[in-house]
Formats: sequence, structure tokens, C-alpha cells
Amino acid sequence: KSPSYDLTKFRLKRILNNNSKCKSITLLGTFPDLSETDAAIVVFEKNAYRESDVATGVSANKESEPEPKPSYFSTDLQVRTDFINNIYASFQCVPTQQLCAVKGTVIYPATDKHIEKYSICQKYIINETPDLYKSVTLPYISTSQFSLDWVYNILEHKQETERIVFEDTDPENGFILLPDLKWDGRNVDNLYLLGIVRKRDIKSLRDLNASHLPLLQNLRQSAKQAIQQRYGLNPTQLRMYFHYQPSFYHLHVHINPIRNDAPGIWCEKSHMLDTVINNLELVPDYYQRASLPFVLYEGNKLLDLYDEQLEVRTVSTQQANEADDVGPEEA
Ligand code: M7G
Repeated sequence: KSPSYDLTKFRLKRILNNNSKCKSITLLGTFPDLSETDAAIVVFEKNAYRESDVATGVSANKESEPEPKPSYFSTDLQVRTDFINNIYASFQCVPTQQLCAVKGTVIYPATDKHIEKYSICQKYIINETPDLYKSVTLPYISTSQFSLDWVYNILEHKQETERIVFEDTDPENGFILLPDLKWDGRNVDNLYLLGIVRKRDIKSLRDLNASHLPLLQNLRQSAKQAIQQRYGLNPTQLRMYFHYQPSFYHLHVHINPIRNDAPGIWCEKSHMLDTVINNLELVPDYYQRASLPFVLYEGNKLLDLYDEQLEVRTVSTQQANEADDVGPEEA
């Protein structure tokens, strides 16, 4: 028998996730009415806009229309002005009640596995100096990293050969261009290609120096040409970038159309190929001298190693507390 929920009786224990992009919040708590101990997960999610709700047709104002459909532009709309500056204006709008509905999802009783699934793991950003790279990151990635067999299979024509879009076999400056695992290969709108260099001794961005400029310039130029010929995409519509840290330590460039939010285009992880080339043109050993920020996830062994050195987790809690301490009355 389904329990009868009274959402207003929900008692919050912890926020599991707060996603500003999806406009959703995931809460862990209890319904003391039903049980003091059984865990409940409540998800609130703002609804996507329906195009029919922004209609401005005259029929809604006609007296002959018995029940006008709810519209944002009805007389019920409450508007508070944030500011008006020259040709720009910002408002807080509260539309008619029917349009304010929020989707609620409840999982009750929730198991530990549900709680894990609905929680985000903590992430931390660290600023990796060249010394930290040598003393912490490099020893770690030298002993513990994902296998590169799939990369070598591509380079040796053992796998995915028929998927190759373009190949330059030059041992120094050559590369293979082919669809990323994430792309279905059909819809050019979400095209996602990888440019994998032939040379095997460049682990990541960190290893790049001015001697690699011919390779990077060749990759940039030839990949753009090949993509224009094959897919009709203008070179100025492409984003080409490296990830730092990558998951796979064999140099490769991610390529996708700028108009599409490809999975994994996080600004904290991406370094544009154009910028990398420019940095190396200006400073030949830029990436051996630069501090490079990167993100560590809870559950990653490298996080434990950095925590021993820099107390990454503790610092972050202190900062959070300091931020919390500055309440509105003290600010
Ligand atoms: P990354 O920057 O090392 O790691 O990129 P990320 O996954 O954190 O972005 C590696 C890229 O290689 C990713 O975009 C993967 O989707 C892609 N990829 C991974 N594997 C195992 C394969 C594969 O077997 N074939 C192809 N074509 N792409 C892969």
C-alpha cells in the first residue's frame, strides 16, 4: 500500500545535490509522521517552459473567452524591478499561480544505494605548481593510470580503423582524427572527434614545449581542413581543447562544434588548443613553469595524496565556514 505523503511535514537532514543548471535540488530527510528513522529523498525540479504559456494572443483578454489559458503575460503577473540601466532592464517576475508549479519527486523509504545515487561527490580544485607535479602527480600517474591499449590499437590500425576520418602518418607531427566514443557518428550537431598524436612520449599538456609547435600547428590546420571537407563545418565553428588532468595520458585533442554543449566541456578542465599554441610561442617552456589548476574528486587516490600535502579537504571546510560566518547582519 502506498503511503500518503504530506510534503509539508518533511524534515530536512541534508542537501544531497543542488544543481543550478538543471534548476533542481535533492534533499535527504524524514517524514516523522510516517517514521522517525526511515530516510526520504525529495527532489524539487523547476519545469521547462511550455511555449503555449508565453502566448500573447488577444483571445485571453476577450470577454467571450470563458477561461483564458494561463499565460506569463496575464494581468496576474507580479513584477519587481531589479534595475533599469540604459537599454537594459532586469526584473523578478512572479507569474500566475498555475505557472509556478515545481515538480516534486519522493523516494521513500530510500535505501543507502538511493542516497549514494542521488548525492554528488565532493570535488576540490588544486593549483598544481611544477614542484607539486613532480613530487605528487607524476609519481602517481606513473604507477596508476587507465590502460592506453585502446589508443595504441587505434594508432596501430587494430581497432576502429574504419572510423578514421583523417590520418597523417608522419612519426613526429602525425596524428589520427576519429570519432570520440561519446559520439554516435550520425548527428553533426553534436559531432565529437579526437585528434590522437602518433608520438607516444607526450603524456599531457604538462609535457608540451616549443619543440611540439609543428605538431600542434599541423594538427590544428589538418583537422580543421578534414572536418570542413567531411562534415561541412567551418573551422571557426569548432572548439579544440585539451583536458587537464586527462583520463588517458597520451596526448589527444577534443574537437566539437562551438554551438553544442558537448559532454565534459568544463572550463576548469579545458585548455584551448589556440591558447596552448600561443603560450608556447611566447614562452617555450610555459607548461613546465606554469601552475595548472585541476579538479580532484572524492574517491580518487590522488586526492588523498594531495590532502596529505596541502590539507585540501580541511582548507575547503574552513573556507566554507568562514563564508558562512559572514552573515547578512555582519556584512
Ligand atoms: P580525456 O580528456 O583523457 O578524459 O579524454 P575524459 O574522459 O575525462 O574527457 C579521453 C577521451 O577519449 C574521452 O572523450 C573519451 O570519450 C574518449 N575515449 C575513451 N575510450 C576508451 C575511447 C575508445 O575506445 N575509442 C574512442 N574513439 N574514444 C575513446
